[in-house]
Formats: sequence, structure tokens, C-alpha cells
Amino acid sequence: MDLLIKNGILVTPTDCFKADIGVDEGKIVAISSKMPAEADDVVDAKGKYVLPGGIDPHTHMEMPFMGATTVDDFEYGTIAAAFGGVTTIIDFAIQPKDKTFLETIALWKAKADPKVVTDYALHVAVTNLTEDLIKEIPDVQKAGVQSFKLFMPYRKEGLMSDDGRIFRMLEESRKLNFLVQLHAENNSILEMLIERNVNAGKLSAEYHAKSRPNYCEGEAINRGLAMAHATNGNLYIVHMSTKEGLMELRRWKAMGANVFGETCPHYLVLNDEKYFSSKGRRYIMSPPLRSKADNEALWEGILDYSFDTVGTDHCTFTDAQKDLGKDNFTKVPNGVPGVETMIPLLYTEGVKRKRMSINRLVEVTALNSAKLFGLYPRKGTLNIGSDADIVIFDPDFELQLSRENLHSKIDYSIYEEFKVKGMPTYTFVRGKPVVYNREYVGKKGSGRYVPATKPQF
Ligand code: DUC
Ligand code: ZN
Ligand code: ZN
Repeated sequence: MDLLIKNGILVTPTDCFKADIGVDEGKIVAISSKMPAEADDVVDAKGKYVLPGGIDPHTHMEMPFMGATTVDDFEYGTIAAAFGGVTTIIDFAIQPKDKTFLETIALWKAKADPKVVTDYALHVAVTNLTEDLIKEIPDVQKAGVQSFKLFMPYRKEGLMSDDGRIFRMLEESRKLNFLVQLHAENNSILEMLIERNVNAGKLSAEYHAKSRPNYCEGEAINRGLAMAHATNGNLYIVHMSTKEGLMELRRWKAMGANVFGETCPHYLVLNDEKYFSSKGRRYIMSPPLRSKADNEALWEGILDYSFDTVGTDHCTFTDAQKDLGKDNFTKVPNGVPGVETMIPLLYTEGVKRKRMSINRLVEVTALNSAKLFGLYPRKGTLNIGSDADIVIFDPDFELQLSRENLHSKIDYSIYEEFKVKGMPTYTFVRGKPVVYNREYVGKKGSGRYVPATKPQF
């Protein structure tokens, strides 16, 4: 046997139990309370949790956006992921307007393959939907992509899809059994509010949030979910930030729509007071940070099973890049880091504060993303025959989430005042250590593309 992890507490979505876990040729081959076997490497996990490797269903590595390119490439981004207990990222391959979906996937794989240190899968972010491209979707599914993101906002950035195109993709998702993902904000209203604020000389970071009020998200989420219901389509709302949006998700789920929701750690633990600091630009992402009441509502949405997943929207811009909008919030590249801090923050702020169980943590950070995005049972679970993507999580390890303790290329931390208790200390991808006792031991390019198969809705 290649690897034996002994004496740990295995965590599944339903149980925590003491067991040893054996790995051979990249797969989990044994789970037992009395493991007889020897192994090339034996790691003692006494007093530690053993978690299924996290899946971050929402990252943007090396993405050109708003005049800048995210500073975490696939190497640095996946090193950060591994330190945070994430063994698979699902990145968005953004369609250049003149490219097909298959060409877009090839572009993204060419960037990722030589660099990734964890495994990765892809979504296509659609920027130019045509009937010809819809005909290409079965081939895209064969190439291992089962999810397509459409944007309601970002008209000026060239990403927006109108309601007709969204409706059309939802119709097709039903027929071909793929998942439509939606960035839901009402473009028309937010453009009007941005223009009003800019004309009044209101250009500081707080006006980013004021130009995208809760209503903009709640209305757009409702519209998207209503279209999913009308078409019997499969819809996943990304990065949900408001209690209004969450209410709509609950309502449409109760009506029988095949719809799913994702929230992000920053919407759970940060609030819009951040925009009033001199570093407000660092917190500009879309949708924006909301109120403390929204934070609490979203935690409730994890606890009561309204949300299906947590993803990070990891999208890193340095201070210098953020300074493109030093004098004007509309010019600040939108995005924040998150892939390294997701699991520790959910543990410290969620599990330890009784907002969720550790079982729910592995469900929203591993199992559900694996199922929805067609990676299950290869990924997302500790089971015989699954990839040995395994995290040893030390519940007593304390870490200040300051810049110097994190591994992203970004030159600041948005969580510097947060001290977590509970960190991954070992991360194995297909049985190979990438982080070993908090040391990086991975190899550039050792990660693999994981083609998604049938999603399980
Ligand atoms: N939101 C962000 O903040 N960044 C990237 C894209 C997005 O939708
Ligand atoms: Zn988005
Ligand atoms: Zn995103």
C-alpha cells in the first residue's frame, strides 16, 4: 500500500468515526477500524479530522477581466488551494467572443495543464451564445464540461446574456441534462445607479455597493429561478449574497424547480463596512459585500439546507491592479481571494460557532459540488474506489489569516483580522502529498484535468 493514514476521525456528510484509511495507486482502497496493512508512508492523524478533499466550484485563475489579469495563475492558485484543503478547483473558462466552447476549453487547458498542483475541472462562461454553439454542447459534454455560466450583468464588459438567451439555455439544459449557472444581478438598474453616482461625483468604494443594492440581486435571482421553473431547466445561482436572494431560492425550491444555490465565505463573514476604509477597493467584488443581517441570514441558509454549495469566487487582483480604480470605483477590477481560507473559515466561524456541523461542512465543500458538477463518485467522498483526495485537518492549529501566512500571489489579505483555529495540515491529491505537515511538497503540472461526467441533480 502506498499510504496509510492512521487513527484519524473520518468525516462524511452523515458521520464522524475513527478509522484508518489506505491508499494505493491514487485510490482509496481500504477504510477500516483495524487496518492490518503496512504502507510506504504512514501518517498518524490521532486527534485530527480526515476530510474528503475540498472542491472549490468557483475560481478564476489567470483570468483577464476589467483591464487586468488575475494574479493567481494555475500554479499559485492551486498551491493556495492545497494549503486550504481544496484538492479540486472548478475554474471558469471564459469564452472569447469569437471562439467556440471547445476552443475555449482548449485555451483554458493549455493554461492550466502545465501549472496545476491540484486537480481541476472546468465550466464554460458563455459570452456569446448562438444557435450554432448550442449545437456544439453535446460535444462539449463529451469533452468533460457539464456546466455553463451566463451573466445577467457586465454588459459593458461584454459578458452579459439577455433573458432570451438565458431562457434558451435553460430549455436546452433540460434536454441535455447539463447545469446552467447564473450570475444574477439586474444589469439595467445597476447601470442606472452607477451612472447617477458617477455623475454626482460619488466615486469612492462604498458607491460600488450602493450601486448594486440587495434588490438588484433578489429580483434577478427570482427572474432566473422563474425561468428555470418555466422551462424545467437546471439552474445553479452562483455567489449568492443577500437574504432576498435566499428567500427566492427557498421559494422556488419549494415550488419544485430544479434549482441550486452557492454562497461564498466573504458574504458570510465580511460586511459592507469594509468599503468605508482606505482599503475599500480590496473588497470590491460583484455582487458586493452586504450587511451583518445578510451574513446571519446566509449562515441560516447553509444550516437549513437551502444552499447546496460554498464556493469562493477566487479572483485575485493586487493592490496595484485595484489602483486602476483609485479615483473611480467603476474602474476597480472586481474580485477577492478565497480558495485557501474557505474551509478554515467555515470551520472556525461556522462549525465552532454552532452555525453548522462538520458533516455539513464536508457536504457543502466537497460532496455536493462533486454531484452537481459530475465529478462524483471519483471526487467529493471518502470511499473505496474514489480518488485519494484526502485532507488531514488539525482542529487545534491556529493561524492568523495575514498575508505572510497565506500562499496566494496577492499582496494583501482580506481576512487579516481573522484568526482561525482549525487548519488543514496535510493535503493529498490522488494519494500524492501536496502539503505535508504544512510544507509544500507538490510539483508544478502534477494536477490533472477531471472530465465531468453525468451531473447528479
Ligand atoms: N465577480 C467578481 O467579483 N469577479 C469576477 C467575476 C464576478 O462575477
Ligand atoms: Zn459572477
Ligand atoms: Zn466568479
